[in-house]
Amino acid sequence: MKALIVVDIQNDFCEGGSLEVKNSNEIIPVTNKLINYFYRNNLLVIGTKDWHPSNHKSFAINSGGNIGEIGILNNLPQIWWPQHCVQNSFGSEFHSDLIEIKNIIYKGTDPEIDSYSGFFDNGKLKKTDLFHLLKTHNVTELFILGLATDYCVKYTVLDALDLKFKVNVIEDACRGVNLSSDDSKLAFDEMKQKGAHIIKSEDLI
Ligand code: VGL
Ligand code: ZN
Repeated sequence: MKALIVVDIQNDFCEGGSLEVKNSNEIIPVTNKLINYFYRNNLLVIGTKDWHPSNHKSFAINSGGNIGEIGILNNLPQIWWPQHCVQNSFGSEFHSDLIEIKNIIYKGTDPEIDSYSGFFDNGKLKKTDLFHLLKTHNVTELFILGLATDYCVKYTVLDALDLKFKVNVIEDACRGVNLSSDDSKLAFDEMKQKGAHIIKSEDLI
């Protein structure tokens, strides 16, 4: 079984959001085409949501750091982010142009630790329901896209590889934060080097 994993296409990461990813809205039409393709072929579609309580300590305002600087959270290096994807806020909703996704995996709910991957928190202390959901559906191959290439897409892909899935990353359906201008390129290089297949949507649809 194949599954499409749509990572964090939420208002706060889209254009005009509090942690806006440049040109992020460009990926919505191609993402919708891919979702339709997976639905038409009776394949699994899963969306992840960054889902923070308002007191989440990755937020600069809750940790006394400056946005974009690096501190320490739960003994791990942590970038201080603007407040984003607060549970049940408008910013946490999927972009309204995105086709409906029924299977949703929530991450980043523990205020004490950040969670970039859809599978585990950044300390790998706790897992989400994603692995179980994939196993229940006998999924062996993943197609991953979304926001942001250099954070949640990358860490979801690396964990999926560790968990022995065949992983395809749909390059034209990803956009990155790029705190440094080549972060997305470095992320694609690392995902490829660790065994992910970097593909284009046109290879599939
Ligand atoms: C993300 C930064 C903070 C992401 C989530 O979805 O890539 N990035 N939280
Ligand atoms: Zn977050």
